[in-house]
Amino acid sequence: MTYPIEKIRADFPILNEKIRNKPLVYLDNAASCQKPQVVIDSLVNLYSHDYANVHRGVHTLSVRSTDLFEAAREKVKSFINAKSEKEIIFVRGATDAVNLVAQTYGKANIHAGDEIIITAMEHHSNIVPWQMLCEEKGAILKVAPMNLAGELLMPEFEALLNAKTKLVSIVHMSNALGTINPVEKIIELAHAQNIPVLLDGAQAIPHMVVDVQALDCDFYVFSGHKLYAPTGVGVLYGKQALLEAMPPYQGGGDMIRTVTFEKSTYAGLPHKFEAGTPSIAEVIGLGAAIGYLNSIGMEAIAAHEAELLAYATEQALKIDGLKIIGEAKEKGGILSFTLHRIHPHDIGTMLDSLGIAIRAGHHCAMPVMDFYKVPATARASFAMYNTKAEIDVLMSGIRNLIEMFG
Ligand code: C6P
Repeated sequence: MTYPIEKIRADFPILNEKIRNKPLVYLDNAASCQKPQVVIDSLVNLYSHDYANVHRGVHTLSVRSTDLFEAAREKVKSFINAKSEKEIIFVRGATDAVNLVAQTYGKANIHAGDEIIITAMEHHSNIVPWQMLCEEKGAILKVAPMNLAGELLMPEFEALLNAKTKLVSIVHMSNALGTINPVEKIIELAHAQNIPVLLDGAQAIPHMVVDVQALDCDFYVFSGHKLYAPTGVGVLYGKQALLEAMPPYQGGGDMIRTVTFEKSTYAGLPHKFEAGTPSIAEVIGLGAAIGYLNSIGMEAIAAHEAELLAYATEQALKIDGLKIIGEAKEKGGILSFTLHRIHPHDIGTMLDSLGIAIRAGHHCAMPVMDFYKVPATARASFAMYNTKAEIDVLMSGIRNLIEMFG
């Protein structure tokens, strides 16, 4: 079946916007992607017809909201093939999920002298929570190195694993480089030494089939807003036995079974980790986004984006002075680059004047910038609705820029 690109584009109303009188070319999807009409409608319908707080009321609207909210959990469960909906914890985003694991699993299981392994290509949200924990506990953060292509050095990673390692926390797909890490092998090596593995799936989840049972990862985290869903919602997947053994994260309503002034007892999974009124509409919007993605198929999306990346890479390599940052063999739809003598912020600003949205900066991955000895990169990142014609617009914009700057 041919990829229904025209239909998909028509499903995203924002793609009709004109930016500075030019058709929008939205290539900042790794930062946050746009929303299809079904997701927008799910919010409008909820607030127009079904909205109330969840898990609290016996009245009709509360029951409707709760049913929609829990149906979204079921959709997430199927989407990542978790065993049980108890393993799906709704949080604010990937950052919140990593902090949850650091503050609960980490506080309970990581002690002075223990080691946590991350990689050289992590986003700050998979570095800082572990640094904070290590500082508090006297534990040690170990960083598995990468090569200049942006590929993890597997022998060096393996050599870091030892009896003191209490957790491996690794990005599935790098936001700054596009590298897709060999997570199956990483998990196999870690599990051979009984070390649990957290995968930061913030970038991977919109671009590929993720099956947490096949991967056998212990935790998987992602954000809704990069998966065509609203902001303010994300998911922590954890194996049930691990989540059950973990102490709660925050205290408050919904996460308790009983409360007296002397002592409280906690609700079971998943509510134990969902204190307070959750992001009701956003969770329901996430359910709608997953329904939409399923209707297209993640394999089809992955194939389309692989074609876009191959085309963009081929075109970029023809431009003199353009240097691609991140050339791993296994790569998702991200093209990070520098242009000789032109600062990435100037690239971003100039491209914006042509209606092209890219991100310029350190991408919340400062250690990656240090590694490549650049202050920042320009980054075009692709989504299910992008086209080769848009990549042509980007490339011609870059050529114009080079001409302008001489
Ligand atoms: N990266 C980017 O432009 P939050 O902010 O919690 O939704 O996601 C954090 C996060 C975690 N891991 C990876 C690999 C990520 O790419 C991100 C978010 C965005 O690259 C915003 S900095």
